[in-house]
Amino acid sequence: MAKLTIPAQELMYGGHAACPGCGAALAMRLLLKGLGPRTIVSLPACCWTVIATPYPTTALRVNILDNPFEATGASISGLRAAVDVLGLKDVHIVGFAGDGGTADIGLQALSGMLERRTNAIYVMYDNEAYMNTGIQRSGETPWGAWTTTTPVRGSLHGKPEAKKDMMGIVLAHHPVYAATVNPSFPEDFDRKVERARDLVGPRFFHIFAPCPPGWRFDSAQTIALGRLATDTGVFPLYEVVDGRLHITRKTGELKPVAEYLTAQGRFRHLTQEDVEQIQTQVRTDWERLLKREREDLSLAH
Ligand SMILES: Cc1ncc(C[n+]2csc(CCOP(=O)(O)OP(=O)(O)O)c2C)c(N)n1
Ligand code: SF4
Ligand SMILES: [Mg+2]
Repeated sequence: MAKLTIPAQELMYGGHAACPGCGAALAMRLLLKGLGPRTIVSLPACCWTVIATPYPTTALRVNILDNPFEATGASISGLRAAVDVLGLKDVHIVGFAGDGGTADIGLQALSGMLERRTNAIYVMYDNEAYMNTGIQRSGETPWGAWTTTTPVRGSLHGKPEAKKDMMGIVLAHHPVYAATVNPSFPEDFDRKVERARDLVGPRFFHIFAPCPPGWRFDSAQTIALGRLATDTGVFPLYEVVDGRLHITRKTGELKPVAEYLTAQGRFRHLTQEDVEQIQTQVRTDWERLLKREREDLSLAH
């Protein structure tokens, strides 16, 4: 049965610099609740460096290292080596990077960290664009979405490419643990963080992080939108432990993807045909996930 409480400890100060309704801010808060105070967070250039460290303030009650945009994977490998040399025990090393810093410019450093089997947690908070610099498209921006570099004008119709499958890329490196989490489901989020916390080796989280100004929705709707993302199948919740996949939220029939898309201005230009195309893709991906879960379960027996 799902755990119904999350830890009371707060390792994030109020009054930080995030926009109202920022999913990425909620993600950090929940992550640190599960990991506790003996955590070092390495941040590349992204919204979170602005949220956390406008000089001379800090938003976190844990140590922070600011690293170059492309270097999060390398920086947490270095941090782990340093902590081990110093003989420090029970320290959690976390790289907390955006989708641009992970799926695009930081991909090689992440791959190296996973290949070296670095004992650390890498987090990609996914707001599906380069938000800190003005809503430019990233490899994680979904097909058809408006951004400032994928405009809607004349024959231009939002992003022409598909979203990059980061979980697939990470799983090809065989991490000890990888999971998708969504701040709209805090008990599921916390359970996965606590599970990952107690493992040794490379671990990865893909966090759904709604961004009201970038996605063009009312900041009071962040939690509701996040629930829709999972319950339509756009952002399924699952974890992979030692290569075995387990879906952690199933609600029977998926809700129509149109409910999720019409709630956001970045998809306002999509035609009925576009929505049907996205619906077909979401259903296909969901069926594939169910099949993988069935196959992994049969291997376990
Ligand atoms: C090498 C380098 N190139 C570009 C930049 C400028 N830059 C800073 S943050 C950022 C966007 C980060 O996007 P993402 O990783 O998705 O995080 P988000 O801002 O969305 O939280 C860019 C392009 C930089 N700091 N360093
Ligand atoms: S721009 Fe988006 S991701 Fe960045 S702080 Fe604001 S809500 Fe959060
Ligand atoms: Mg981003």
